[in-house]
Amino acid sequence: MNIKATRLIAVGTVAMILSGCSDNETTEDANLGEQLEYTITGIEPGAGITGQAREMLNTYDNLEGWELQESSTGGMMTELDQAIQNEEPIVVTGWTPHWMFERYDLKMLEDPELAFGEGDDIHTIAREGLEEDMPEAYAILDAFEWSVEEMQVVIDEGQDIEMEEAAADWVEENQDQVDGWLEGVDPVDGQPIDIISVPWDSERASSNVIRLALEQHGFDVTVTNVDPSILFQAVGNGEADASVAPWLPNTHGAFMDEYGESIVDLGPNAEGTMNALVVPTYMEIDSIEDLPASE
Ligand code: PBE
Repeated sequence: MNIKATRLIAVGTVAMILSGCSDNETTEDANLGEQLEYTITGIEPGAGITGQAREMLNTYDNLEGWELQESSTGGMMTELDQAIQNEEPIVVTGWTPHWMFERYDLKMLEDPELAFGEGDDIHTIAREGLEEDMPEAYAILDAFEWSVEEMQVVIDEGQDIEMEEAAADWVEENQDQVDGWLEGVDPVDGQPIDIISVPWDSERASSNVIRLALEQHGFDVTVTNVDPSILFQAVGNGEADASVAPWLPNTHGAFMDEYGESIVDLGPNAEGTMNALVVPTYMEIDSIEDLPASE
């Protein structure tokens, strides 16, 4: 055996002793866990997906000792961007529709325990009594329907220009569809309506589109963005008239359970959203269960 080979073996042995691992795969796993600092990069504490991710940590045995770093959607996107530029591993709480999948090569991790459910629809909800008090508004809200692909168009354009403008462009290009929501409903003359929403791009898109449709029919629309729990509380106690923002049955299911008794669910306005743990495609893991356990 020559000296070089002996040195190589010695270095390998030291590395194995230092990491306390004897087989290669375990070493890689431990490295991945350490590189990630056993941390999932999350978003706002009040988001539905944050509640799901907290529960997920209790559901999966391999995630014992892992942490969810709660911050903001903007903060998470910055960390994701930096990790991708450095080709470092990162695990974030992500969802569709969102522009992250347009801009980066990402994959959703399999979720065999269904911590995030099997996808949601976005529902329209109204306060009790809206149908009697404001039948025209109720009829338009009930008719409002588009697709997550159409929503994605507004979200993407809203990255370059104001979301209000992006929504106005969409309405202009799709006036026939908007006319369908208004069809057979008498116009009103300045009737005020309070629409409540959440601050994510997907709902900034839909709330602006429904605002424009209602305005075309003579409504004086106010849109307020709040945390999901406040949204459900406000519609539940009648402070807000309606919302097109709830993701059900999973993302906001807990809030609906709490306040739903005095909320009217008008059904989906867009079908097929999905929450998940999301990683860059250069990471070799495919499932939440592939995240290495922390010792
Ligand atoms: N989201 C986007 C929100 C709803 C829309 C998935 C980040 C949430 O409450 O989790």
